[in-house]
Amino acid sequence: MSETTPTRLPRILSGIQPSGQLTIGNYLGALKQWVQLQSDYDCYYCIVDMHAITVPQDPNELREGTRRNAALYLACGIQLEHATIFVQSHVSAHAELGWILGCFTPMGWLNRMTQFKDKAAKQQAESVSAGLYTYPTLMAADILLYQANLVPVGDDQRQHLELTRDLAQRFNSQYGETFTIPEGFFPKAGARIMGLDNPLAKMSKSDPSEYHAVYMLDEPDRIRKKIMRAVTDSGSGIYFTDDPAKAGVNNLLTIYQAFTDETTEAIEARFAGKGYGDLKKAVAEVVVEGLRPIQQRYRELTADSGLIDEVLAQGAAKARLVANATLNAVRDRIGFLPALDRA
Ligand code: ATP
Ligand code: LTN
Repeated sequence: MSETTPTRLPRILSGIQPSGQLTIGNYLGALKQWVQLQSDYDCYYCIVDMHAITVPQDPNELREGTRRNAALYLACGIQLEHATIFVQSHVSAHAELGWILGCFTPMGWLNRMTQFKDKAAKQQAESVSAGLYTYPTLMAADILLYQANLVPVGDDQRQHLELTRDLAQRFNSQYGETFTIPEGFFPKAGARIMGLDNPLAKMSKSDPSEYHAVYMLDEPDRIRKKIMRAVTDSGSGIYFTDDPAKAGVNNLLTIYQAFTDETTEAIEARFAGKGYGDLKKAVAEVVVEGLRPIQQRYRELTADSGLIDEVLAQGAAKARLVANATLNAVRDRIGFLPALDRA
């Protein structure tokens, strides 16, 4: 490389579905890492609306959720000098590479995906969409189009990321180096926040129960109420543990840790001899205080009605340039005839 060639920062790509209100699981598992990593990478943060429609969505709620996700990305501290924020469906290369990769994915690989099994089990077997089944090949397209080096996600996405890596390796060995092989990045605390009403199941934004999740835009009193109602156990010890019988307490401690960044020892010392009521009050306060500046910034950003759409329009234009370069290389490698009328 000549001295005048600027070195490109390594890339990040990640995304969240606009499939409901974002939870503190989305914040701690994904968004918080996105903000922390952004200045060392060229970041692409996507709102994956095409993934959201793998299960039924109301059109108006989908539109609202898409803008809300974008505003929350910014409210958390994502900066446009480091990151491109865009909507997946605005960049048609995602759909096209998703199809192509689907043709390179053995069904045996998809059959092993636990997220598909979990989500399919919640619906009538005959009405489960083909899109839900091929979901991981679209996610692989999202990542590989941007030649991403790093993908910060929660623990539930490990399997999808492995499939992405396997697909990229398979394609590269068949057609020559085309895709960067991405690495996953998983937070130390908060990679798997559990439901408040059922600490054995992952907290999820599309769970309908009222006391399941704390949403990032919940009012302080609502947050307190939800956390005070969180399921614990009939014992009394407050310590981090893998014991499923104490999963509720472990989850509250994990939330506390992810919001405060305190060490395990410091947190256990703080709560030694205290009751579950004290623990819950303390957790509620760190969550309320942690979300307060984000909620404030969200209100400011959404007061200007055109701002988010403008950010998304600029983001799509930037994302398309990168995505189309990869897609063109892929088309060529697999033997698609160039369309001479295409710019
Ligand atoms: P849905 O319930 O609609 O499937 P979700 O709440 O699981 O959605 P996704 O859009 O699938 O959210 O996930 C976006 C990001 O948030 C991913 O990186 C995912 O790993 C992370 N994430 C989601 N839930 C949690 C959780 N409970 N703990 C940690 N990270 C999470
Ligand atoms: N499948 C992810 C969302 C997602 C994603 C991505 C995450 C879609 N495309 C690309 C990282 C990179 C989920 O969290 N359910």
